[in-house]
Amino acid sequence: MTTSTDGATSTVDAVIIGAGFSGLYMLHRLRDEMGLRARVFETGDGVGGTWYWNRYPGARSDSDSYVYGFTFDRDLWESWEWSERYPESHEVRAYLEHVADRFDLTRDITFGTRVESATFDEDREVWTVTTDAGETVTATYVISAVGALSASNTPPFRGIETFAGPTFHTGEWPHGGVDFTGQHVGMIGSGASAVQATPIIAAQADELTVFQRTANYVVPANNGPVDPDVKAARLEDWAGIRERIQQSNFGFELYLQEKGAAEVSDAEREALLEDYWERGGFHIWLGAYADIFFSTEANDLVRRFLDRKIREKVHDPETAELLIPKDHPFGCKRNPLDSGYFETFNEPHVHLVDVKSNPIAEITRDGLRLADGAEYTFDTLVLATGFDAMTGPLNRIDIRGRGGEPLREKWAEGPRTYLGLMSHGYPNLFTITGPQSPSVLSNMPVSIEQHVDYIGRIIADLRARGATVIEPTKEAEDGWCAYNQEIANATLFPTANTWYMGANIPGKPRVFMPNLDFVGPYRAKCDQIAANGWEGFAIDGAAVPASEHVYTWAVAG
Ligand code: N01
Repeated sequence: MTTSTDGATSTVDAVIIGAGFSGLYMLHRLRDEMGLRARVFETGDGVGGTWYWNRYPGARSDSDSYVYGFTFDRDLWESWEWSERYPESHEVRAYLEHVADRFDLTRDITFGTRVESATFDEDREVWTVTTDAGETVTATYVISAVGALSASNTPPFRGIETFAGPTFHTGEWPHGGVDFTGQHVGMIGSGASAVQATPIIAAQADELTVFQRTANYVVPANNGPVDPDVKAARLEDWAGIRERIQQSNFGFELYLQEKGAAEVSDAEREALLEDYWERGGFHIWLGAYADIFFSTEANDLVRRFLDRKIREKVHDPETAELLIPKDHPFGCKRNPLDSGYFETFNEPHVHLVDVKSNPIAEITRDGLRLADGAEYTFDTLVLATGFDAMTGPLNRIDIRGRGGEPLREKWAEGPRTYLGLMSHGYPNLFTITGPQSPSVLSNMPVSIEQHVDYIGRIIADLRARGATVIEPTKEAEDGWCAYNQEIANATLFPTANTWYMGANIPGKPRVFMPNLDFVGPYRAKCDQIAANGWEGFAIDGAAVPASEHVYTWAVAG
């Protein structure tokens, strides 16, 4: 055991909250590579983070499997083989268990334990962390590895407690699975989780009714086995792939076209979109036209293509029209990947109900009632209603910094950070892929590795200097918050009601939460900040101002 005990309170160098991708790699980095005493607390009874909880039918990563893992260790890269183009939830979990075994990580992870609070002691310059198991740990550093999409959202539907049948949230799925055979199922939501679950639930259930508030642009996944030669070449090209995804915009080997959708002929655009549609995955979103993020005219050109595809797939014209998004630009709401979603609505026992024009008024004993009084009955309710994203997982912990200020109060009007990594007034508290970092607009493992490495570098530098605390200056943080909104406002992202904007949670401030620097340029910015002596940070009170480059947008092609 790497902890030492001081009375009733144990002391470590670092407490890490969460044992998903972030927490596992952070533990390895701090403990095995830097020699620190670190402990991880994890609510689940096993490793996996979001993949521990998200076990709903069809749950799988929308990232190509060959880039959905760690790249920090070539031997680890070579020790794992994915079975399909996109890994299913259980396979990601198996991968993370493999990582945990390989680096002997679980001996420093306390499972089944939720961190309830973290309080900074200004006199002693340490954090005191408490858990729901009654344990108290003091630590110099606290590292949040809680993920961006781990606080599940159950909307406050009137009458939800009166429903007589079982209710399942996709983000908290029973480990034993659910058998829908012979069931009438009602599912609320039509985001990425619902899109994955719909065809599989429909294949089992007698009746499935999907209650849709917002239609989504759903593009084909084109999942399946990967050609063995391609697999072998990728295994061999560890260094090349690592370099390319680290320098890319989105953490994938996807590159935006030089010309925009509005700058090419109709025939050229059609040919490219058709090709990318066939390839499947995020090509059409993150590998096609940059101007769709800036220009409604360009975005509409791609939307017309996608609208046509939906009409081709869905036989009933009324249902097709309902499934075509009308209220947001393509690409500014996370587009789900499709494995038979649209076709499922051609089945006679699958129904789509619009709850935007006619919202859910209440859940009843036997189903639900809409605002106009229409009643729907079902045996089982599936809530595919998403997450209190990005800030939610952190705000559920009682985090108090200097002066006892609760982080959730500081963030009442939206997250306030520097680089999405730290917040002023909360020294030595790091947030892996926190709000205002590229995080959810990237292939997460790539951003996670970058943040973990960067945090490791900061801590190593502090220790080499004999310094104790680091925190961003208020000026740097104010600048980062303003910069983030400014660049978001230059795009169409804020025009869509999305969880990126906090729009899915009633009462949540409407603020664009991810950072739009993107993976490669953000990494370069962080490296420059380090090279310039940790610009924007104060180390033991000595501040280095952030210079112009920090607030300069340099998106790679
Ligand atoms: O959640 P969502 P999700 N009344 O928020 C609806 C990632 N992910 O779990 O769009 C009626 O997208 C809500 O409606 P609206 C991925 O990043 C990744 O599906 O807010 N409906 C929406 O339709 C994804 O984006 C993978 O109008 C209500 C749905 O519920 C993120 O997780 C796989 C409602 C929620 O959709 C979240 O996806 C799956 C209400 N009161 C997910 N409240 C991978 O591939 C909410 N809704 C890795």
